[in-house]
Amino acid sequence: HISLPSYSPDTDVKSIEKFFVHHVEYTLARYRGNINQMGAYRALAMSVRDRLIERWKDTQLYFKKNGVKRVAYLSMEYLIGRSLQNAIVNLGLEENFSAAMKNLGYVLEDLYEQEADAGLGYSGLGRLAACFMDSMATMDYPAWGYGLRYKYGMFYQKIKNGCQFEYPDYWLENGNPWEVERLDIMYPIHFYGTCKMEMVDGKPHMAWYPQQKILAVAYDTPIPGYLTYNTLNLRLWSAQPSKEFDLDQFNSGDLYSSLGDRSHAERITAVLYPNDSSFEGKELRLKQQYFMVSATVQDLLRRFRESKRQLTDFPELVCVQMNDSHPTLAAIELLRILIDVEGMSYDESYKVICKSFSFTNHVVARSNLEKWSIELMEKVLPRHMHLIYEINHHFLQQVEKKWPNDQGKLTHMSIIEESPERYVRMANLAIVICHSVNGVTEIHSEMMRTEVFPDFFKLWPERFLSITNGVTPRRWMLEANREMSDLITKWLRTPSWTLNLDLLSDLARQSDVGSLQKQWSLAKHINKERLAGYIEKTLGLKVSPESLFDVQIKRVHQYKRQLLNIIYVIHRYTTIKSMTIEERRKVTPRVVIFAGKAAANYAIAKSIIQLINNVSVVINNDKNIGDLLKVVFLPNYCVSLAEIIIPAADLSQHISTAGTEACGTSAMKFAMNGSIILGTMDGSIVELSKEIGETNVFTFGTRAYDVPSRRSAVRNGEWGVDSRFEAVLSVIERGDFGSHDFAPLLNSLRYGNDYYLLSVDFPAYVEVQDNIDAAYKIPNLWNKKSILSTAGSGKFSSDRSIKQYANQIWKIKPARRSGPI
Ligand code: 26Y
Repeated sequence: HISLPSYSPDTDVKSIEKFFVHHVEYTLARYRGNINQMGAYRALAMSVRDRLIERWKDTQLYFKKNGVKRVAYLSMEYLIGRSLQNAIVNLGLEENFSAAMKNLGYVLEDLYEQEADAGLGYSGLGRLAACFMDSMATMDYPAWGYGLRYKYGMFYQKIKNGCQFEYPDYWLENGNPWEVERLDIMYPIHFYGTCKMEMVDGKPHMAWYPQQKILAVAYDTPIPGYLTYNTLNLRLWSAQPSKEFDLDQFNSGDLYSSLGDRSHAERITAVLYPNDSSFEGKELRLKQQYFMVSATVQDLLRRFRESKRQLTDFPELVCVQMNDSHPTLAAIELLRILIDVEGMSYDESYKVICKSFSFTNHVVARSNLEKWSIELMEKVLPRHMHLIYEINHHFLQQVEKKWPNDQGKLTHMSIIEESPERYVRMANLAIVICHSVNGVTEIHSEMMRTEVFPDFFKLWPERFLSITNGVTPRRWMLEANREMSDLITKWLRTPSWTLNLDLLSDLARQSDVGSLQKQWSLAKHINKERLAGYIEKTLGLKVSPESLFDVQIKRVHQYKRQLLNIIYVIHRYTTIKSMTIEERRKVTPRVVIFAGKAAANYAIAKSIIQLINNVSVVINNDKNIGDLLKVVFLPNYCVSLAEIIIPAADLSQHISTAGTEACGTSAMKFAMNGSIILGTMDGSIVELSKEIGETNVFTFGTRAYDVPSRRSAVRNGEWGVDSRFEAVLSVIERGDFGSHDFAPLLNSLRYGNDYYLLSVDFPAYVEVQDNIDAAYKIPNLWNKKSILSTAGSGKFSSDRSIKQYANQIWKIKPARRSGPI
């Protein structure tokens, strides 16, 4: 193990015990012999937090003293999961903590299990933000994360009779030991009202008279870097009513309606907006976005002012990275403050925002781009709407200069969509005001340049970058897969791969070594047993760890094609059933594992979940099939569940229709954990297969460039449908998998409706599944592929992504504290 030299004195076993007991007695006010597991978890977490706070304060002081340039990472989502193990591992102190807890009669791993996931995000984009925080802290970059402290995170999913039900996820139920409430850091946020042109010092000046004022209170969560004295801060804003607002009402004698307004204000950060991908222009969401960015910009300005430098120097000390277009109003808010409050000119202010801001796009389909109705914007943020018009005016002049008399270009590129209704196109706005725009994989960035924003690319080619996403190997390997991590350290003869993931490539050289292969598959087996135990505990279903564990876990979406997977499972089931006993001996036993949530209002996705569950009931209860095939749907997919499933996968599926998944970060986590990839040439799979080697991943299906022509063939009924595919649809239709009405689901695949090309890719999918069965039968071959998957995943560390952001976009350098003081 690696650890930091001369670690601060408070982290030896005796001190850990002392601080733990202190929190039991004083924070929880309990006797030390009288606490349950939850109490012990809380006391432990708070004593870990104390260590982090010391480091965080000193890190901030260090950044300040050195006058370093910082990055502010703005995201509406942070899908963090649990923090206790992450903190202890990053401090390099798991052994000490384990020993201390043992001395006091606790098992550290059991206490980890007490923690609720912080699910302040839906999926990829939110999890990416969390991985990026870990990497920025680990690599000592001067960074701050900003977001919202939702009281209710991503909903809790229950499955009843095969159907998804959503329950509120009150993750704060047992308190949140990781956060520090900062009542000293509070900003007013304004909404609504009117704008008036006024004369100030003989010059016309636009003044905003807002109607509502709500306070943003900071909650700080320390983010420890791995084996560094640096600790960063994630600042999440929470809404609180302002006093003046209350007092007016109170004085008028109407106490109850004043309390009503209180809860109205608090509603802004009550719940994570319950929708991904399909955009819905709800007023509360717009208010959430503005609330987050306004508080953040005020905070950035306050800290910048401490430097005593002129505001025109702002970009030299601060840069802002926006996680998708959701925080774009941050730039408009800064522009407004510079012009209206600081009295700077438009041109000067505009230069400041352009130099500071950059934007990451996560969207592929144009129809999913964020846009806000102008009517709503004018009502909620009238002054910002003025500024957007002004920006657009200047921008369209540039377009006109480049392409004179080209009405088409003006219409396409305008920040304002005119018909059929009027909208602000947030991605267009973001591209215009940022100095850099990036996609999240090579194929996605290329699609941005050629299909999503081709005109912007022609106007500003230098603005478009590609930075492939990554994931943190600390959480996804070191913490989630201790067995394999220890093996890797042993075979690479160094633990430092956790900080330099490229070192994994050295495993390739050894991938044929018999003893490595043996230990490798044993580690996988142990992880499979753990997952089998979890499946039995949650579903009462026994599965054999000897079977091939075949996993697809992600949000349930038509484009991700869980439906293709379950249709194949049905095909496999009917095929096995028609086999003789002799033939069945040759079948590779499989456990097909699904997990994922569907948006609450996404009916088709919900009926895919229903189908998977119904199929699992039929197959798992078929005595005739036994262990040859099992189907598992694990409810409530979340970060902590992924940490159990991913290390146990033999095979993982990433089978979106080519050209629909911007990246897909879970494939990176699977590959790192030695899972073999089954995927389409989409998003991250293109680059993974390049790194791991085409012969070691299983890819199939229509390539992105062929998708449009095949779609039109399907639409026009010119595509001959595979009879095996049709046969599966018929048995579903016949009711073999329950009486639920699957007609809408089946219709989405028939009559030229098969937009995601399931019927087109099905034959190739069956073929590649056969190849997988054959490969699994040859352990040497399979283990080698598994080792090579890990060996080829070095590129996909989020450390590499963050280095690229820092060098290419932010132009910031690490600032590493050299010691504990
Ligand atoms: C505004 C609202 C409706 C909305 C909310 C959340 C729109 C989109 C989202 C989330 C999108 C998301 O998670 N995108 C995923 O980002 C990952 C990280 O880059 C990618 O790996 C993945 O392909 C992409 O779908």
